[in-house]
Amino acid sequence: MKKFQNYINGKWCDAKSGQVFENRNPANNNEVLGTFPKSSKEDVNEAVAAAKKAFESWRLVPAPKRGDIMKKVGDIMTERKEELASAMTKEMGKVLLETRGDVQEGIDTAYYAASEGRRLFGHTVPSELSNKFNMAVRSPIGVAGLITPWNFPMAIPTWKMFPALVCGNTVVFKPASVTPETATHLIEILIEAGIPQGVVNIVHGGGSEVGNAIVEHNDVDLISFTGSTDVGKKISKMASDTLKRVSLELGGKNAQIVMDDADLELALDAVLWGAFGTTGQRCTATSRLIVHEKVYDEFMKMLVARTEKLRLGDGLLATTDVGPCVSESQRNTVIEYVEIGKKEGAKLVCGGSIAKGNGLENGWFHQPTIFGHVLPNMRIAKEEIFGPVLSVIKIKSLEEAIKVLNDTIYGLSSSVFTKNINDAYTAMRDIKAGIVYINAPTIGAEAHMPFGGVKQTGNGHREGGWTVYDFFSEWKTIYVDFSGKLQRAQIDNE
Ligand code: UN1
Repeated sequence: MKKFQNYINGKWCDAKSGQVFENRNPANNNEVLGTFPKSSKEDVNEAVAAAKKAFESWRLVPAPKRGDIMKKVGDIMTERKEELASAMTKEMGKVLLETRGDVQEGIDTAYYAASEGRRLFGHTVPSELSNKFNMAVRSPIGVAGLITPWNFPMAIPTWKMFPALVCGNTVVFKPASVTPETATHLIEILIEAGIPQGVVNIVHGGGSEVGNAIVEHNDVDLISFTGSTDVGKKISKMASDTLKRVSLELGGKNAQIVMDDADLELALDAVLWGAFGTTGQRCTATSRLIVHEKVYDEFMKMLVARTEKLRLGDGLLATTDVGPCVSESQRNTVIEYVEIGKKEGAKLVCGGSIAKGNGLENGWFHQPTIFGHVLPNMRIAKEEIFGPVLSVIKIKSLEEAIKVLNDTIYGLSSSVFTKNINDAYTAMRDIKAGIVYINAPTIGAEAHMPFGGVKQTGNGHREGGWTVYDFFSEWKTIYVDFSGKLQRAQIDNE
């Protein structure tokens, strides 16, 4: 069996405790893919010390040179795309088509970061005084603690790590403990691309041991976390003791609206992809479908017919449309919410059970599930499930649709299907979400655009594109007075 290690201060090493945990295939839970170090605070301390030391030289490496390493990382990821995708499918379960996309998102992020090394624009601004020069430049912050989820085992770590590095920060990285292998391959690639000793460190293990130790550490200057809203709130509280900068990318209860004038075939393809792609385990997954009453019955018929044809199975097989849930506990959450939906009086129109037969009983499979006649105040319409469960709500107007869509504590992604340009623009203006799609599903964010949400989906930061560079750098305002005399701002400028 493969034994994987932490990477601290330029060396592969075991956890100080010597303990390990197993990584298993969610499509076949009997298959152990490898063991990983079960780390604790001592391991984190060592990684943070290494990152702190490396920061002193890394911050002085010219940003275009830091970007050159990202370019190499992108090239290596491109060469190994297939190999990385299949390792990811084995540990996470989603189908190969999607894991290839996940790796591609990492490649896109690498090339964007490489080019940003030659920008990292600051500002020059005229001074109010003569013979004085004003500028604001971006400076690195220090040690970045990155805590990432299992649903995008490559893309999300790269969203955080590459901008952090290009900005001149060093990294202590804790990947989700159910997808540690993809994260380890990412580190191997960084090493091959020439990342200097101590600049990137990976510490495997659980959230309460490794994650908390990173968040609480005095020498960790910023935290970037993607995961549940509950954990995000805890991190926010924990980090407040040291007032470190925190970026949180949390839950969603994303909805797709289908108006009566929509192209129903297109809306159908979109909702199937949005709700059951990644087995519904995306922050951006379509978890509510809001349908105009005039097309409700027709659309439901089309939806159920297509959903029943989706093929569950091992994500490595070309015949599979939908893979397993990532773990037993994730599937238990799905089972629980199906019971909640039934008790609340929603109408189960499709799926609703765990999947068995053809070896599916060895994995954490659950049937794609649809509830019809869901009311906006039901728990299945309000709470994030993170599984293959879709709640369908009937509405009478665009105004009502937007009101229902906004009636949630979250605000990540949203989508509207209509041919009416006035309705589309009204929706773009009035929907409370970080991302709005018109005539496209709620999933499919591109790496060079801002990514994030409003309300309890986050704390106001954005990943992706140019915006993430604001999080990973600090503005330094510089005044250069070349007048040779004391000039007092606000006083000597009359
Ligand atoms: C997530 O679900 O956490 O837009 C990220 C999408 C992907 C990223 C999802 N590109 O669905």
